[in-house]
Amino acid sequence: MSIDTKAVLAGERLALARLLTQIENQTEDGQRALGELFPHTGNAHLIGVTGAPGTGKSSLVNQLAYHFRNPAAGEPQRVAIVAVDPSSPFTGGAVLGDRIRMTALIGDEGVFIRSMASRGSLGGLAQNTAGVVQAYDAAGYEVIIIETVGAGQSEVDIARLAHTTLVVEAPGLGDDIQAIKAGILEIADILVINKADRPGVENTERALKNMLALAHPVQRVFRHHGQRMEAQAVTDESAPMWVPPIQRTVATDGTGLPEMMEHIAAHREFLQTSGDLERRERARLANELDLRLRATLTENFQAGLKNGAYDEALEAIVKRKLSPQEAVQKLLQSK
Ligand SMILES: Nc1nc2c(ncn2[C@@H]2O[C@H](COP(=O)(O)OP(=O)(O)OP(=O)(O)O)[C@@H](O)[C@H]2O)c(=O)[nH]1
Ligand SMILES: [Mg+2]
Repeated sequence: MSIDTKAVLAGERLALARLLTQIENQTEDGQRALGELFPHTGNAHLIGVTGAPGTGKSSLVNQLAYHFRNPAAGEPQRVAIVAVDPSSPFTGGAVLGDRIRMTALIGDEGVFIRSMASRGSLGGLAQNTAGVVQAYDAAGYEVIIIETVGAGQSEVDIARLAHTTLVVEAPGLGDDIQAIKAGILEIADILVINKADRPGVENTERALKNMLALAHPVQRVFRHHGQRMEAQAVTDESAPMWVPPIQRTVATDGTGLPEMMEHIAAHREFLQTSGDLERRERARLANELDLRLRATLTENFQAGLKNGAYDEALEAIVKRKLSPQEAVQKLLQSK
C-alpha cells in the first residue's frame, strides 16, 4: 500500500503509524515516502535517553513527555517517542508508578509512542531509527525522544542521532565505575541519577562527579561526534563550553523532573547560541549519509557478484589460501 505523505505532514496518526511500519520493514514505499518528507524535517528537538537496562529510562521518558505536554511556562509541545529494543514493555504507562500523570498521556493526541524491535543488523536498526525520527519530525512533533538500552556502540549511535543526550544511571547497579567503561562521559549532555529514592545514591553521584572532574570538557564536547569535530575544538578555544549537569530524579513520582526540564531547556539554548546545533546537525547528517552509502554500496556489490563467489573467497581465506586483502581484490576484479 502506498503512503499518503500529505496525511503524514498533516499529522494524521494513522498515516504516520502506517509509514512507521513501512520504515521498520524497510520497504521501497517507505523509503520513497521518507525521501518526499525529508525537506520537511529539521525542526524537532531530538532528545536521546540511554542507560543500562532497568535504570528507569521509560519511566523517565513518560515523565518528560508529561512535562512537555504540561509545561510550567509557555505552550505545550507535541512529543513523539521511539523506544528501541526495550527489554521491558513500553506501553504508554503500564510499567509506571506515577499513574496519574501517565494516565494523562493516554489518549493525548499530542503524544505518539512507538517501540521498535531490534532485528537485523545494528546498522539496519540505526537506519530504521533515523527513519522513524524523520517521520516524526515531518509529522510536526516538536520534541522527539529516542530511548535505547545503552551498551557501548548503541550509546554512541544514539548520541549521533540526538541533539541532547541524557545518560541514565541508577544506584546499586553493582559497580559504580560502570559509567567509565561505557564511555558515557563522551556522549552525556545531562547525567541523570534516577531511582534517587534508593540507597547508594551518594556513591553514584560521587563516582560521576569524580569522572566529570577528570574529563577535559573542551575536548569532550567537540569529540562528541567523532574526528571531524576535534580539529575545530583545538583551534576554537574561546568557544563556550557545556559542562554536563548531574540531576537526581525519581521517575516513579516525578521528583527532580522540573529541574530536569530546566537542564534540557538550558542545553537547547546552549546549542543554539554556541553554534553547536549546526555542527551537530551536520555531523548527524554526515553520519547518516555515510551509513546509507556504505549499506548501498555493499548491497549493490553483493548483488553483482557471481553465485557462490563470496563463499568461495571466504573458504579460501579460512584455508589460508588467500589473505582477506587478496580475497577483496579478487572479488573486486571478478565483477
Ligand atoms: N524506586 C524506583 N523505581 C523506579 C524508578 N524509576 C523507575 N522505577 C522502576 O524500575 C523498573 C524499570 O523501569 P523502566 O522505566 O521500565 O526502566 P527502563 O530503563 O526503561 O528499562 P528497560 O527499557 O527494560 O531497559 C520499573 O518497575 C519502574 O517502576 C525510581 O525512580 N525509583
Ligand atoms: Mg524501557
